[in-house]
Amino acid sequence: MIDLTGKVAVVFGLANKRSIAWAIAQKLSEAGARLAICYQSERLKREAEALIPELRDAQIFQCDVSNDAEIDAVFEQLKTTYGKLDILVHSIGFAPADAIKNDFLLTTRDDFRVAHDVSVYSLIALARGAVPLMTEGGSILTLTYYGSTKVFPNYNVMGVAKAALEAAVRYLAASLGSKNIRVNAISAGPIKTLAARGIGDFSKILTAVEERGPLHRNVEQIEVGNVALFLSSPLASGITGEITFVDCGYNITGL
Ligand code: NAD
Ligand code: 0WE
Repeated sequence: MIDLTGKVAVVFGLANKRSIAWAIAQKLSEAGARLAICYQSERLKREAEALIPELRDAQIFQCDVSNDAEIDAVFEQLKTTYGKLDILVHSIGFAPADAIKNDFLLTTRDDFRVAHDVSVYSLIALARGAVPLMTEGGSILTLTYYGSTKVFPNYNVMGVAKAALEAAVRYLAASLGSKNIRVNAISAGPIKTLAARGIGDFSKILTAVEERGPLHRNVEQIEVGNVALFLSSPLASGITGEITFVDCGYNITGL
């Protein structure tokens, strides 16, 4: 059994109960960690408020990661509330809708900027905010997708951003290793969350995993939560800078 009693974890990216962030928060909480859950905006506050009573020792905080002042403010609040931090989970990705609908060739400068700002730069900014609080070492975890490496229709600029995110994981791991802070990513298989809603061929992607993936089924949020718990725990003390697939094996499939 993994015991995170006495540990403090902050999870960014809770939108609703289908969010991967929610499954991770549940697993970290079950293991005994105190949870700080961050939601993006006023619009999502009610959802966060409704969910956290399910956790034993959790509080919610608001933070739009495209805003430096909000990032500074949330780490000030975390410092006041907890005094330290052990685990940070970054479960955030966004590109403007047009960019994942239109031909990749038509990606605008601004859509490229927003996708990379919210989906990649935010990991660096949050890591920088967390480091002064991770006085006993720590674990930083982000979520990526196989579209970083292989082309999926419509994933477009998000694929480019995920490639950059995976590189950022390696550079952060090298930067923070001497402080005993590990930085890793989980590459999750496709899951029907808010971020997958309205995406044209999403059910086609799910069907491909069922038909051609080794396990002939799709992965569930809670399976991502289990691996997140492992990577955040002392059991993974020797793992950093790594991308771990939790995709029912789909990434090994050739045809
Ligand atoms: P989700 O919509 O539940 O979570 C995405 C979160 O990003 C939301 O909570 C949203 O509020 C947050 N966010 C977006 N812009 C933000 C901003 N400016 N400031 C703060 N928060 C912001 O969907 P999800 O599927 O749980 O996505 C979580 C992560 O998992 C993302 O990085 C996504 O790319 C990744 N991922 C998802 C899948 C999938 O198929 N669902 C597969 C692999 C990886
Ligand atoms: O990373 C993601 C989701 C990324 C995402 C989704 C949206 C939808 C709504 C980023 N930005 C937005 N912006 C919006 O306005 N995934 C891994 C899930 C996902 O998204 C896809 C996928 C998969 C898988 C898009 C196209 C093809 C496959």
